[in-house]
Amino acid sequence: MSRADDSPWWRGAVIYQVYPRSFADGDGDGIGDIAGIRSRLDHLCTLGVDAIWFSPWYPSPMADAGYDVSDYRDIDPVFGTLAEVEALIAEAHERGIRTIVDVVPNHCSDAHPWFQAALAGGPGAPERDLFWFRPGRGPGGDQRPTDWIGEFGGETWTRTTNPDGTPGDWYLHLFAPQQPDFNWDHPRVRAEFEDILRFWFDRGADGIRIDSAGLLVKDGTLPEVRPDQPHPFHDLDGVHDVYRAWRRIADSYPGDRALIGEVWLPDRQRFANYLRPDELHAAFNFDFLGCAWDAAALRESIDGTLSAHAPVGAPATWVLSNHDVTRHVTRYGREDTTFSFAKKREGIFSDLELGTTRARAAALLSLALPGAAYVYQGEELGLPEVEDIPPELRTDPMWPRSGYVDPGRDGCRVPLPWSGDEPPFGFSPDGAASAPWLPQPAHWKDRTVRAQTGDPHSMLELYRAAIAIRRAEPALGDGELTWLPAPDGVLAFSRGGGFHCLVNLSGAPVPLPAGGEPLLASRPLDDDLLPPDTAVWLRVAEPAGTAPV
Ligand code: TEU
Repeated sequence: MSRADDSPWWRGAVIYQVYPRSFADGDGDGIGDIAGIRSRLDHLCTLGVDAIWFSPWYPSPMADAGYDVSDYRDIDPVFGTLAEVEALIAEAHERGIRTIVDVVPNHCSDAHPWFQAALAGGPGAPERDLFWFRPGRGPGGDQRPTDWIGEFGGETWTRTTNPDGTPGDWYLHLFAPQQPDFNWDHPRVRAEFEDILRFWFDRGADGIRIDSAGLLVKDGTLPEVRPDQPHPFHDLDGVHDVYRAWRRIADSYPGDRALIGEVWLPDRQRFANYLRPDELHAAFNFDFLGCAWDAAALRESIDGTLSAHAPVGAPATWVLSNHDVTRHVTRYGREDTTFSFAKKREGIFSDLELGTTRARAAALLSLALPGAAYVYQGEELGLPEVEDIPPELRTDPMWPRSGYVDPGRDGCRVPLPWSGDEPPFGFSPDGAASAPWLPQPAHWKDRTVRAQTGDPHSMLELYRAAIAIRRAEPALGDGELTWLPAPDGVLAFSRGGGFHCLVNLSGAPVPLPAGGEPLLASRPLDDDLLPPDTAVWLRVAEPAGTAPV
């Protein structure tokens, strides 16, 4: 939440990600739904979040858990109805919580009517221009048009069969074959998504999370990927015209509607280009998410983030987990605490007690940094990655697409535990007809919302206390940061108003600065010592005459 009166909400909000399939199941089919979310809004109120980002809930064959959309203006029956979503948006607003819907513009489902028409229409059908249909290379067109490797790994072209049964053109899919890429050079594609934005803004959505935001525009000459040449589909300049048009639409609505980009881009300057004042309001800071649990690395990531955002005037965002990445309780308990899609995802030892301790400290760090903070569902419960999902229950296309090397993302998508001593842990109503769509570990009986509520040492009560202080503290959210002198391995900064945050990553206890009054610590302080892997928020008397930040 922003502190200055005129600072819009998206500059400093705490935003909670709901992955609808795994949040709460209202009808007992073992799959989360809108009714389940509506029944749990009080949890989000009590947590104190400012906004909720909903992962896709649209009609979909669910080849990629709903990121393969067949109708952008409706709700898949497994989740509920459009009327229920409109009621959910209204009920969230009644509680002072804004809503962000997830739009997937890079591709749709192969069940989408446009793609079906392109297939049925055969070569020359006008709908084929809405996608990337190309003849194959070589004799008979039997070779893919390019050798591009997909985002999940694997090939990026699938050959079609012509209506007369002969081998046809190929179509592009940067993800799974069930996710044909739109041709963003086509004016009809641009017009369609501008209308989709209006559809959701008209229904009260306060924001749009833009999936795969850096991939929309491709080099139509289809060059191969070369290290010394511009990438043919990552971060092409043409994408910015799209977001300038979208920003004009967002700005035409009252209530500070926000555009939030999923931009996986290591080049910070190129990343900041998406955040210019006439483009997106914010983007996920994956640089920070993937950073090692190391003081120097985190300091560099924070400084790099803030210096890249300053010239464009956009707020930074701080995110530790989401529905695509290994949960950070598990990451931070490993020898290698970094995250990247290229790294082995499972079967690496993790000291979960250490990971949990560090995750508690990371929560106070990310909630104290300047900008907006994201909380992925289950993060507030200290959930670890589930690494023993039976192969036959795994659903993520990333697994087969990677040649069964990457086990996929199901491990961070296991249905939440709410109450009780055994699965479904209140995820589904009593007497539910079906078990949760992914198995919940038995030890989650100690991690349910109910088990943690009222326990002053629980992750849940830490998040509740931290977000409550953050809401009340004028210096937190949007604003400035000033680094303070600190011993090696310790991050120490002021946010103004006498608010200091210290994080000890040194591996040994360090003395707390004199004169600070602890507001909140990620674990008990040892008299005047800050234990290793611990963060503390302090109130420090401001020297006389210090102007508030
Ligand atoms: O993820 C996008 C994504 O994973 C790619 O952008 C890739 O990670 C990146 O380019 C790394 O190089 C989004 C959704 O979050 C994910 O759940 C979907 O599976 C994917 O898009 C396809 O819609």
